[in-house]
Amino acid sequence: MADTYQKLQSFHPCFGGNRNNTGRIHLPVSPGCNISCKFCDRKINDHEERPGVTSQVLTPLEAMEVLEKALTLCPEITVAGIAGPGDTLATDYALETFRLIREKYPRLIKCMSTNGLLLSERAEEIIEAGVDSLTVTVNGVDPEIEAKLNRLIVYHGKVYIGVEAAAILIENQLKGIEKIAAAGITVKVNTVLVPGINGEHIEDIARAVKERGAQIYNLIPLIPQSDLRNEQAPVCSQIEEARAQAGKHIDVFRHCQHCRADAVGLLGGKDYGDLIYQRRIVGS
Ligand code: CLF
Ligand code: SF4
Repeated sequence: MADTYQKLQSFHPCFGGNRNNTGRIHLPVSPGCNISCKFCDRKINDHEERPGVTSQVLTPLEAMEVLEKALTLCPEITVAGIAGPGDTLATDYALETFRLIREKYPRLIKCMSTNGLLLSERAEEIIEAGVDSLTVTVNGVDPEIEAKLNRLIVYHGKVYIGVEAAAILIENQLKGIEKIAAAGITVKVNTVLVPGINGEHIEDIARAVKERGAQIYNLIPLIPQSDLRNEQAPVCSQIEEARAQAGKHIDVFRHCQHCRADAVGLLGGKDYGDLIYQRRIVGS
């Protein structure tokens, strides 16, 4: 049975757990993606601290070796997460890895992050793999707005663009959230906050995802890059205002660290990635 929101609020650092004694590891087993966010810039490197970056991509079996090492170095790790560097449902590697973790480390919280395009049709597999907490990135619930943030989706072998793509994505995200939440898995929604595009739309997103069963909400400030390199990143007052709008409808998580896809350790604390992935320390 999936962990309840109440339990995650004690043991999961991104769902309200104490960030001083609960940590997470990200296992970068999911290389490919099936949508094309206009701000995405996936990279293999050792130094950038942001989502979509990893020092390497692992196979599920390699991920189990890394996990064993990480738990020895940092016993505070309570969560094994998979957050890329691409989408966790675009390939089967994430679900395969969660099944291995379920067998070997039944007490670890299994945390999955997805763009949600395939969430509805793969919900049963996610439930069966024993995922405890799921994050869906929902950047808009209005296709006109979402289309400004996403170039295209590749869905059942066909490419869709613009508003048509956005409408399919949003429908699948919301249906998927509903199915996953109904199975007792705690759902968090992340939104990349782009003030000039979805800044006035946050309350609508928060309301819609809460109605479908999401329990906690997190805003990720835009890093201006790729096609959105000329958009303004939000300033602190804009982030606070957006949190206030969302907070009218849903719990808000305020301590996001914009983790790499291979982050290891406590949020905001020492990252063990240099020891585990042999990352080169910047400047050395
Ligand atoms: Fe990782 Fe994300 Fe799970 Fe946390 S991170 S998959 S929910 S275990 Fe957390 Fe990092 Fe922010 Fe993500 S601080 S980027 S919200
Ligand atoms: Fe990049 Fe993630 Fe968007 Fe895929 S879902 S394009 S990996 S930001």
